Amino acid sequence: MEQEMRTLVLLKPDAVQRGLVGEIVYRFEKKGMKIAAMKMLRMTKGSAEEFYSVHEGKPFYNGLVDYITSGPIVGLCLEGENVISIVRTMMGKTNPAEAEKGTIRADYGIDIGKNTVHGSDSIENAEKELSIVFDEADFV
Ligand code: DAT
Ligand code: MG
Repeated sequence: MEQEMRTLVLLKPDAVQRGLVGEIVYRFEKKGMKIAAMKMLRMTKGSAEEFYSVHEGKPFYNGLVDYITSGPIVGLCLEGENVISIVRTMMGKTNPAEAEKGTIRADYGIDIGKNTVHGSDSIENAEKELSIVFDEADFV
């Protein structure tokens, strides 16, 4: 039996700025995932550096931190069977130009940086990322 799990999704600044929040949340809801927590926030530089610490030292790291802190984002904690891999499939490849047709990044992504959504890639990273974005009180 598949285990019920949770993941963190971020609707990045380009999604919020272009008014795509409803459309993207709708896709996850329609897929049957449960929203366990959801909020709009603006990441601090410190949180962003911790959030993206696995990418520290890579050439795009500074731009990544600058981008995710550049405007409001929406964080979602989604729950469901196999939710981590299903969300990753729904997002598509990192580079929207290479993302499979019908994926969120293919449909809305602007470029490899402004690629509209983040989704955790493992149980371990999901727990780490959820703790950066959400407090206990955010789970209603
Ligand atoms: P993903 O978001 O698909 O998990 P990742 O973890 O490899 O991709 O990278 C995190 C983010 O960093 C990604 O969403 C966008 C940015 N990024 C990755 N590779 C990049 C590159 N070559 N140039 C610019 N930004 C990049
Ligand atoms: Mg990643």
